[in-house]
Amino acid sequence: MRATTLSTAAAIALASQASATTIRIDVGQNGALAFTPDSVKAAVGDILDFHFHAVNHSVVMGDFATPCAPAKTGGFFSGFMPVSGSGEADDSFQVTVNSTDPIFFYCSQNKFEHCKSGMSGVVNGPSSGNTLAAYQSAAKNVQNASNPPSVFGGKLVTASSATTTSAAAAATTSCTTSTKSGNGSGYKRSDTCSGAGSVQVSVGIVAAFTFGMAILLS
Ligand SMILES: [Cu+2]
Repeated sequence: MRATTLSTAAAIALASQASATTIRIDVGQNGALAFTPDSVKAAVGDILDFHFHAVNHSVVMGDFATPCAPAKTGGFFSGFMPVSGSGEADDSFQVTVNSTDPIFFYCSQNKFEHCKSGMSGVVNGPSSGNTLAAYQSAAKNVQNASNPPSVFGGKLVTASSATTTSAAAAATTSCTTSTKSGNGSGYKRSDTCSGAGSVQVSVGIVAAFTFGMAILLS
């Protein structure tokens, strides 16, 4: 009985996250002065998850009218994320989308003129008019990019936390699709979710698993 109650609470907690999508955007991947992808569609509640590669990039929300400068209201700034060697920074920067209006963003690194060189992107950009291409074209005339004085508008998430997030998402999917077995990382599970009050969960674990599983088994 106790186990059933805890499992129900866990299933509800996980289901509440089901609607939000985490959208990974790589920053400076393979040495390119670019965001990959640089144009994404997102719904309110989705999470932009910026992953930073060498050498030293940032992401700043801007306004279409003033390329390479911070947004006049609201916005976000990751701070600079130096990476020595290859690989990516320990932290990613996560921003929750709170509007479906276009969100322009750019890198404020002035060494080698990242924004001026086209290192910018857009969320929910229009197909004509104020497009990313138009923003990048106007950015070529900007002498120096600028950024806010401090990190704000999102949160820095360590690699281990990011793993936890994806684990919880996987558990949610398993629940809603009823059955899932073997995902390549060595665990199996078979869930049945039939309404908030009557949840049956059976779990078999081969490998160590995090957060979501820990709740289900507590
Ligand atoms: Cu950059």
